[in-house]
Amino acid sequence: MKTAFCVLLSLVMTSNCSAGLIADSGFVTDVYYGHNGHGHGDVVAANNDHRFDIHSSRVQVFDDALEFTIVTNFAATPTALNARLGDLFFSVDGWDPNGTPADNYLFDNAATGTTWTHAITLNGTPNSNGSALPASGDGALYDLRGLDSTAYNSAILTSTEVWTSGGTIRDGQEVRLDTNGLTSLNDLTTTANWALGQVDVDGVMKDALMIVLNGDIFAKLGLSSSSSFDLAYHWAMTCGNDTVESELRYEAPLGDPGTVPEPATAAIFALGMLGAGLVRRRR
Ligand SMILES: [Ca+2]
Ligand SMILES: [Ca+2]
Ligand SMILES: [Ca+2]
Repeated sequence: MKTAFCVLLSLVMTSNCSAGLIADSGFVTDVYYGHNGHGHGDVVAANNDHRFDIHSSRVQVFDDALEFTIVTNFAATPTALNARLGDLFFSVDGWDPNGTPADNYLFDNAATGTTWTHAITLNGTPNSNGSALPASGDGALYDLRGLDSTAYNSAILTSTEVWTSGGTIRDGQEVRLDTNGLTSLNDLTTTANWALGQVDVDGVMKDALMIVLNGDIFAKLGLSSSSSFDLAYHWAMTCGNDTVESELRYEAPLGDPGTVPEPATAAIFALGMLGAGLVRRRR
C-alpha cells in the first residue's frame, strides 16, 4: 500500500509541480441521473446505502497533464456488492447530453447524447468479483474517433452488458471499454495512472478516484490554450448505480495568456492520498 501510493505520489508531483494549470472546472456537483427506469433518482440503492454515491467531479488541464477527480463514496468500498471501477470516457469535442440540468439528464444513456472521443482504461480492475482490487494502477488512453458507429458501439460496454450479478442497476450506461481490436495511444510520452485516495473538497477530506494522464497529453489531444474548448467526461462504477457526466469549459484569453498559476490543488490531493495511506497502514 505504501509503495503504491508513493509511486503515484511521485508521478503526480513530478508532473504537476513543473506544470502550469491551464483550466480547472472546480468540483462540480453531480446532477446527472441518466435513465434507469426504476425511479431511484441519482443513486440506485436501497435506503441508506450510500456506497455508490458520486458527490462531485473535477477536471484540470495542465500544459503537460490532464487530471480527472471523481469524488465518490465508492472509492472507499470499491468492491461494494461486486461492483468494480469503470473506465473513464471523455470528449474533446464538447458535451451534448440528452436533457438538461433541470431534468437531471434523465433520458441520457450510452445510446443517446455525447459520442466520446477518448477512453482511459484502468488497468488492474476486474469486471466482477473473484479478484482483489488494487488501490492504484496504470492505465491506457484510447482514441475512439476513427471508429465507425458499429465499431464504436461494440467497443463501448454498458452497465447492462458488464453487470452479471443480478439485482437492480442503472441500465445502459457506459462503464467499460472493450479494447479488442483497438490500438492504444500509449507511448513513451503518455502515461495514465489512477489511484483511490482522499481529496480536499472545501476543507473536508473526501474519498475519490483520481485519473491522471501525463506526458504531452495536451498537444496529443489537439487542444491548445490559445483556443477555447469543451472537455466532457463520463464515469460510473460497473453497475452504474451512480453515474456522473460533466464538462470543463475553457475560454481562451483574448490577448497574451501571460503566466499561469501553479496547481496547488494537486499538492493538496497528493497530501490527502498520503494521509489515506497512513491511515490504512495504522489499521
Ligand atoms: Ca450523485
Ligand atoms: Ca450519453
Ligand atoms: Ca449521478
